[in-house]
Amino acid sequence: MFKRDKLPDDTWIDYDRSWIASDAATDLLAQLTEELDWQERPLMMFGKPVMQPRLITWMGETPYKYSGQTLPSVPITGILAELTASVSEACGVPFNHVLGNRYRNGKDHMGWHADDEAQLGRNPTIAALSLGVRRRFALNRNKNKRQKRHYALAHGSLLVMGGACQQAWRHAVPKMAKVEHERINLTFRLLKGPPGWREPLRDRAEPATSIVHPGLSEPRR
Ligand SMILES: O=C(O)CCC(=O)C(=O)O
Ligand SMILES: [Mn+2]
Repeated sequence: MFKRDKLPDDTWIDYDRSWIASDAATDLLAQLTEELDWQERPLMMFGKPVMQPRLITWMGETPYKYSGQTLPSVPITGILAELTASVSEACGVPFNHVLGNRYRNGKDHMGWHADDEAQLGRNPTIAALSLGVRRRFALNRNKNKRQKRHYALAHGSLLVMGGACQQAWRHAVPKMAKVEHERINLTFRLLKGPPGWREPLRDRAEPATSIVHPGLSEPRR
């Protein structure tokens, strides 16, 4: 069951701490580790290639460009096709891209960023399924960095970012020196067009929308 947290600046986070039951999540983690094509890939940082501090994999009909790299189109098949269908249904969004991040231990991490590429359109809904060891998912508000939120993302949990989250907040998965075990996170996105695509101007001016998920519980006050 999703619980909704409303954040300042028309942002919401839905979180279901046991979207997949623990035993099934453990089987899924083993299957994804084994079956997917995990790669160590460079990112462009200040014009130079730097290895990403985690492994990645992806599937999506449309190429996705972020942080100076373009992930080419790969058809969504097998277990990721099944998961994309279930997560799309849970969120009421027809996701067409899955990005997997594999944090081998607490040294692997993801720096502060927003998923604000033009290809995602304005106010995208982005869902993240977590498997494996708990890691901290941190958010801070652009207007005031002292305003923070964090979630200890549980094995089998589904977190959904929505509203103006990608415009008004940044998120990160910081290093946790003591963590020895792996975590896999799958993020589901709806790419509206290829790299270079931009939302028509009239749509860009719309306010943040609030999508009501099937099965959503009453918002927390
Ligand atoms: O691993 C996570 O929980 C976050 C992943 C993420 O932010 C991304 O893929 O853009
Ligand atoms: Mn992100």
